[in-house]
Amino acid sequence: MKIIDLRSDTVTHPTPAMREAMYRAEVGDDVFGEDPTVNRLERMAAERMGKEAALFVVSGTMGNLVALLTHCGRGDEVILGDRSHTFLFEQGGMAALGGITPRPVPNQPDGTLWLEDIEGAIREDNAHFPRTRLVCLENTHNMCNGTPLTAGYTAKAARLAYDRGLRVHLDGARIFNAAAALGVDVRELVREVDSVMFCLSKGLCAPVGSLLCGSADFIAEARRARKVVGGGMRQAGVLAAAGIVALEQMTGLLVGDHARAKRLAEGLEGIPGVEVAPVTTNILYFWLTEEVSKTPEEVVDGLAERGVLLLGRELGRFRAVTHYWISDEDIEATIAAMRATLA
Ligand code: TLP
Repeated sequence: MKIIDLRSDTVTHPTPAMREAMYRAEVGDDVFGEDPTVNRLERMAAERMGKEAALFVVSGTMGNLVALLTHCGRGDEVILGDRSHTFLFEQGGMAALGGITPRPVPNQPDGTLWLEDIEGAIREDNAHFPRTRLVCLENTHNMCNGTPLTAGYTAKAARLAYDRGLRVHLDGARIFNAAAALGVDVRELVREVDSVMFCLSKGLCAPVGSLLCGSADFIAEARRARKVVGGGMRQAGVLAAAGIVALEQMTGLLVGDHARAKRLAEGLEGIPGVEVAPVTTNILYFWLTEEVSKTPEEVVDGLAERGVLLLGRELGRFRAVTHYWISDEDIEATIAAMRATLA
């Protein structure tokens, strides 16, 4: 039975072109700065983001942690969304490893933070308080229906932060999905932030890796932080080679993933008992109405028996994520599997 894996875009395997590039990659010791393929990927990433420099890291989680360790010192505070990946799903690494306090404010359904909420969370200079140092945004917003943040919103939030002497980091794990959905160059979405992390190993299909981008001084410091968390890699060019293919060949294909997510939403909406959240990128959330007698677990299991994998999430929400290895036929098969499971 063919497995249609919609659990995440992290399940993507490298493309044949990536495997070929990995096989042929020139390598060196990257801790000595001598891996030509890593150096090339870092230059390409900085250029694509319109930043001075970039750093290749193992994962999105490491990229966000390294960014926070670089922007903040022990005792500093970070304003971020209460539905953000960094707050919910990174083990509180900023506090556990960096002595940094998270200050969550509500994420709105479109993934934004209200400017008044950011403003209200900024601490005064007072010996009782930690020092607010950083604002973190997420684009696209994973838990808020994969919604993209616009350049206009990002600029407003960033200017508010800068006016108050703060810095801004963007978790842009899926920033190329945001650019594809909004029809803008990715640079416009990251122009106003000090640092941005984006992932190669989600919709872009590379097997491993993310990039942290920012000013040359920031990245020089971030390189130290990456080393202390054990992220100094050696002949990492074999991984970077796949990342170069990801940047050269994969970003233009994301619009297709978004169209397939929309088609899946349409198909699921047509099934009695299924309600679907608005879809703008490759992440689709849906839930079941009371007329459905099956539990979420029974639905996930019923779909798995029919070869369709997706995640049942908190509050009875399900998540399906489209990606390069999901075809138009897979979408139709998923809709049919859902009909059969709920019948
Ligand atoms: N997200 C994963 C899971 O961890 C939930 C997924 O399947 O969506 N920022 C954002 C917005 C993310 O969605 C993720 C991964 C990360 C950071 C972390 O990236 P990795 O998994 O490379 O550490």
